[in-house]
Amino acid sequence: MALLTPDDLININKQLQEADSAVRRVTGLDIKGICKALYGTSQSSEKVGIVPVTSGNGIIGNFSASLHAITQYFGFDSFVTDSPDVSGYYEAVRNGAEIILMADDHTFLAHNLNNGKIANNQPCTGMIYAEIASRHQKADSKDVLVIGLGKVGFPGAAHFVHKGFRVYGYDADETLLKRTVSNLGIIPFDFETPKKFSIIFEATPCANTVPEAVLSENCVLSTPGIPCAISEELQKKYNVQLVTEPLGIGTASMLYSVL
Ligand code: NAI
Ligand code: 0TF
Repeated sequence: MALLTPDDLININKQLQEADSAVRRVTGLDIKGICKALYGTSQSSEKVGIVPVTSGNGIIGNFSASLHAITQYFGFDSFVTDSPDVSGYYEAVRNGAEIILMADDHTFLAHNLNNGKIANNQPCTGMIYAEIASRHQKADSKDVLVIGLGKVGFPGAAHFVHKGFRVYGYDADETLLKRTVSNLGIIPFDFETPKKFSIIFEATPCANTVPEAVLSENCVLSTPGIPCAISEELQKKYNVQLVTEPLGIGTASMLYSVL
């Protein structure tokens, strides 16, 4: 898994507010509204315990503090434990946490202790970014392009398929692409055959993965991928409606999925 850096999370509140505005422009709903529509759940001030985890590459500066800011932004009552790891988990439960948020280098989970529901960040992120893109109010067709079919991209592509979109998919890993084409019944995208899209979803750890040839004017690019999939120059040239943010949208999706 590509790990976040403290720099990715600078000014998380501002990043989240900007992303919320972009989501509203594209869909007419805010991130909360998208979550409610996606999962059919509502929050009622559940208490969230955020537990720092030191294993593997260890604590990421700004990670727990950002989760604190994000949970508060979405109206949850949240706290970060003083201790990390198992001691932190014990502290969170003893202090009344109903939902635990914690991440090591491989898994970022939300666990609702009241109802037993558990969520993983990668599928929840894929689903919500796909849901946002699928609600593009100015889409000119049901064709979508998905670039990157890994742990975030695959569930995103599956969500589009489930919603009845015609999904064109691409991944740099040919074996994975073939397997996904066969598993989901999507169309392998050939960059040599020009086609423009009004809905694009990207989930790779690489920059500039979305070439000019696929962009249509005012298209939506919904991308959790870090770094950003498109240059500022192309974004301006095609007035691309960019939905991207490093942690908050995916975390909101996790939390609403376990309510
Ligand atoms: P992954 O490693 O499971 O999947 C990435 C996929 O992208 C792989 O299948 C790989 O073959 C493909 N790929 C790499 N370079 C490519 C290229 N140039 N063109 C097409 N495909 C390419 O990673 P995962 O977990 O799916 O994460 C994807 C990205 O999303 C990462 O940057 C990760 O940091 C980010 N992420 C962001 C979140 C957020 O909240 N914004 C949440 C979770 C992940
Ligand atoms: O960096 C990541 C994921 C996060 C997905 C959301 N964008 N790419 N995971 C590692 C998190 C490690 C956190 C650390 N153990 C801590 O500070 O608790």
